[in-house]
Amino acid sequence: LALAPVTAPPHSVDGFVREFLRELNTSAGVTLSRSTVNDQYLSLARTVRHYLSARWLENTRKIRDTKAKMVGYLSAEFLLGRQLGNALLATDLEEIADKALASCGIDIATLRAQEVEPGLGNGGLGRLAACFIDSLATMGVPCIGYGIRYEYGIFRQTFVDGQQVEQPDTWLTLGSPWEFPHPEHAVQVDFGGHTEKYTDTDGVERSRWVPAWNVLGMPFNYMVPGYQNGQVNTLRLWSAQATKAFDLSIFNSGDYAEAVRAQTFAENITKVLYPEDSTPQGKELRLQQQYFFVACSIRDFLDRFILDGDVRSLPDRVIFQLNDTHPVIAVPELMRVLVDIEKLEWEEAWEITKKCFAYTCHTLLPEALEVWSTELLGRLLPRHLEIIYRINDEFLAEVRAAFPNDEMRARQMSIIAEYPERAVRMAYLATVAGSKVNGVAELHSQLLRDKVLHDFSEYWPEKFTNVTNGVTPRRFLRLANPGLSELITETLGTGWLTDLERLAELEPYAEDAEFRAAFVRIKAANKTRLRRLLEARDEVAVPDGHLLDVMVKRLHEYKRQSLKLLHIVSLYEQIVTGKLSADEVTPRTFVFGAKAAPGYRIAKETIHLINSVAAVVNRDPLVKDVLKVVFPSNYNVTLAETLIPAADLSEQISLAGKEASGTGNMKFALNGALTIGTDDGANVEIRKLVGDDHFFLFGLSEPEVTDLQTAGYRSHEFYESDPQLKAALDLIASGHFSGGDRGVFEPLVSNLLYDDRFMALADFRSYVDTQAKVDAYYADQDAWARSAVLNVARSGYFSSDRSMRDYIDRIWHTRPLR
Ligand code: 26M
Repeated sequence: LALAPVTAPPHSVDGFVREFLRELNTSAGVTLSRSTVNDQYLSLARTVRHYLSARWLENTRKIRDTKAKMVGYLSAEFLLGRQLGNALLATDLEEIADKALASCGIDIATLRAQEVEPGLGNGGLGRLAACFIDSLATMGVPCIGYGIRYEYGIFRQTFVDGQQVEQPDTWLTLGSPWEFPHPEHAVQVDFGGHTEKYTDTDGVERSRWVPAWNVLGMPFNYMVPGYQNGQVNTLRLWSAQATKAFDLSIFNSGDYAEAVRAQTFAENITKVLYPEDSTPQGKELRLQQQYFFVACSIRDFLDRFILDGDVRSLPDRVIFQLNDTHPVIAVPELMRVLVDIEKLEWEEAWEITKKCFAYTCHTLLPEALEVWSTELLGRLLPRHLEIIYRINDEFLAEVRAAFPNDEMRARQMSIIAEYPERAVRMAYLATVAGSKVNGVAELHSQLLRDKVLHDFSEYWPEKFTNVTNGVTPRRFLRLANPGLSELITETLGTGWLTDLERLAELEPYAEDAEFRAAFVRIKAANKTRLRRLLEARDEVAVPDGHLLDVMVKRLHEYKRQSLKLLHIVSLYEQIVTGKLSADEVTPRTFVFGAKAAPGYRIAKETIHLINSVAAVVNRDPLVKDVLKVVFPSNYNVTLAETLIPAADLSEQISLAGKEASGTGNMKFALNGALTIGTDDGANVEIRKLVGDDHFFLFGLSEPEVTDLQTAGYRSHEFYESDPQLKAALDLIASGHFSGGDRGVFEPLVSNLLYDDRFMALADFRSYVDTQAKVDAYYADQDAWARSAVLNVARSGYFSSDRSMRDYIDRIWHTRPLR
């Protein structure tokens, strides 16, 4: 059937209005005059969608026809942020939509504010995935993102008496105009049961999986539009549903209630995002989530793109990038499909599998490395455990052959850990199977080679590589900071947004007083925008004329929000005791944004302390003009987009050697904030590029941390030898921030005094001294503005477009379409 190609509506105000009104009438089923804001938002979203659909279908067809090699980005998280603004930008419809809605008497800003962001991720790892698929679409590289459509994303954070209380994130309730369900592409996923040996018709001994239960994977497609290039890639997120088998049991058992319970059980798999971002708990449902989305994705790729059924061509058609270890169960799954279903020989299947995967590691914390007990894995996925054992046996045989009489080494490298229980080390499985293993910043990749995966990098030196993270300048510069973007375009012309290294051409303008003045005006306007938002959103007042000092990231001990707090408490303590006069300190507003994992006690207590310090400091007339602490609840991508462009100072203060990369650090620098930071993660590269004179470095270096650890770190020695530190900690311990109750923050104080795993006390002196330099430098507004401009000019490297080029060159070897 020769169908007329779908065409986009006309790119005009009239065309847009017509399309919008039609959506209101036919999809929402209302007239303009009776429509709600939500009706209007949904119709606007669907209208914008129409401009993308034709290109999307065309793109998918072209990939299939040309058999182009694709990236399959496997990630348990995609922290997308709001879609509307990005879709309007990608289609170049911002002005048209503005005018079209105005002609209907609607302010588009109200509709934009109506969108609930899809928070399908915890933090850096999930946001990175979203930046990467944006860049690939913009570069025209064929990619399909595969992940999970959680019914509830990252929890909504509220504060009750200063303490975090989690509320469910009901992002789907008002409608989800950006997704396309595809029931016809649903996939069955099996679980449980046992395996049995049998002799195949060809006389070969094989293993067969006899699963006990199954669920259905329902795909939901999302368009991933490139920036004004007519390319639209796909993000495919899977939702779990009960299969017919579940429905049948209603009739068979006669126990209706039990049958419905079983249905709920199946649908639980994609019910909720686990809100932990570093401490895997080995929870069965989490493993079910991981296998569920990965099994769906592999089946889907084979069905959709390997149309001739020749699985041997798979390595020419796809590279599956494993975003951390969460999707690593895909390795034995592909082996199972190739060996058990496609009946390939083990050796050939293994050669194919190795070529199809590459692994990105995102951590350095040993407790964050995922392991699954063989008890659990064997119960849920018995065939996969068998496959993992065989992969391990063959791998260890190789190691023993290469290093005879070195049983220690073989044991250390085993994919199977024996203590404290028999368990599969997912990072090792990924390293053995992957064609490449990469860290996410230079320092991180070096530490992976030297420490976390040392034996493996010795065995396969060429397997290890680095790709420094990046962020999409479309969302985090163009959309978040339209003022600065316009100034850049006025200065450089167009083109820089997809060629971000061109920001270097701004360098000479750092010396241009007029340009600096324009930059300062934009920063001030961004602060005003933030002030208005926080007033409306959180009923907090941000004073005018303050240095805006921002620390936004997940709450974790290694990121050291406690060190930031010690700085604030110390300033406060010195002013109220008269050691420091209020007019000696640069007026500052400290902004925090952070969610704590619900089960992470110390992190939650730190949130309580930040709020308690804020309450006391903000009320004290002695410091009222110079110190203000603001902690808006529920930090998310949407808030980041207003917060980051307003910031003067970016806090990147993790203990050296603990933050794999950081990506917030890049977003701040790109928007002209100066960084105070340790020599950690991508800070190292930011400092190298922007220059020491425009970056505030402090703290121990990674080798110094290691030495101090080896020598024996006793934090209370730092407490005892530094009166300023002692006074700050004593003030917290005294109950000053807890209505006189010394018990409330005792665990936090003790933790710092007697454990302090992340050496906050060791870095305190260096930190506060460096903050004093920040104060002094800020006093010279002109010098500060110059440094800020240079931060922008020198941050082009941190575009995720560059990260994608590095992945393509070093790992994927794919090409853009056309
Ligand atoms: C694991 C098990 C159960 C539930 C959740 C998890 C889990 C989820 C997310 C564990 C780790 C997760 O993310 C880790 C992460 O976000 N790492 C960050 O990755 C960024 C992108 O590379 C880096 O910039 C950060 O430095 C790194 O901390």
